[in-house]
Amino acid sequence: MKGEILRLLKETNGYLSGQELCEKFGVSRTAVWKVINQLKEEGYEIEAVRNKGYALKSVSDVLSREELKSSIETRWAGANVVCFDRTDSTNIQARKQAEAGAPHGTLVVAERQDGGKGRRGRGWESPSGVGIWMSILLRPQISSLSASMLTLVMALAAEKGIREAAGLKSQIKWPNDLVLNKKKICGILTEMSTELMEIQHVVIGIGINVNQTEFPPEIAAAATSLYLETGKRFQRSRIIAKIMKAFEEYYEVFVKTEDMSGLMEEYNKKLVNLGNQVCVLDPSGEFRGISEGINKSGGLIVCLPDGTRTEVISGEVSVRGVYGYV
Ligand code: BTX
Repeated sequence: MKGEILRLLKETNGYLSGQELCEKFGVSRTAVWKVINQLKEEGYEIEAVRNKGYALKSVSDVLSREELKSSIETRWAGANVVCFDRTDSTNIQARKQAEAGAPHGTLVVAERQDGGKGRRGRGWESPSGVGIWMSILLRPQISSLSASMLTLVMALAAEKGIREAAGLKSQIKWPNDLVLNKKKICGILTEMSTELMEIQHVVIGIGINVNQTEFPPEIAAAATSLYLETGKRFQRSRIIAKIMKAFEEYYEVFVKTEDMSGLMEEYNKKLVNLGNQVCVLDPSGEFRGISEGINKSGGLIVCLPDGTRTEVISGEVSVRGVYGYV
């Protein structure tokens, strides 16, 4: 009932009648009053006016299940939400949800991660209450060879979600980061579980720096938050809701062909360094070339100084700008 009352408060322009709420949910006035008080304790500013009802004056930046359920408007992406105040890693928790039978689209969100994971054993700083640390569980019926492209699909969705909720245009740094003013605001980590080459499930983890005011010195030069770039604080649930909506749409385009053919044009428009020199850090040697964007299998095409083209496959390589991270 709390989630539904919250949704109604958000949707109502003006006052929501207490009497109507009692009738709708078949409960007493006291029961409604208790729910309103719980919401106030969670940080929502709710005005109560005699004979008029309740009006939501400001929304709290909590990431509770009710808040997310009342914000997310999708058919399956984020339709089932699991929230933690504190956990090791939402990717680990999403895998546990998968093993326990949770449905496709289940979203796991944490206020804080103690063991946030980056790629190849690296860590991800996930302090409390200021970022979006979440993972979506998917059960795609696609070839396991196509699964790594889901990182690119999520990058598109995260860019769109941030643009729609915060009005900020970030760029994609192939394959799995979003950057704003050449600094990292978002990282994506896709992990897959297979059996006999068949996908059991895929977990896509997304970390977005939203309201941080500072970063640890080791990452401060290359990391930023939406707050640091704009001086404004953003409501995280709104960003999450927009990303889920965008992801559901892009995912459905992706699964039709199991490749990026329907999305690559849009992806390349958002690609940082398109047409610029990049440095490819390949374990077998470093090389430079001009980035020409992704192809339909999600590889990055780089034109080498001798005019030949090579496809860089994500996984072991990193791509940097010639002068630093971007
Ligand atoms: P990555 O390996 O590309 O980036 C990790 C690197 O980024 C670190 O080694 C560090 O230099 C830098 N870094 C660490 N924390 C931050 C931060 N908050 N902002 C900017 N730079 C940082 C990218 O891996 C994939 C990250 C996915 C994180 C999400 S959070 C929810 C989900 N759960 C989980 O454990 N991981 C994912």
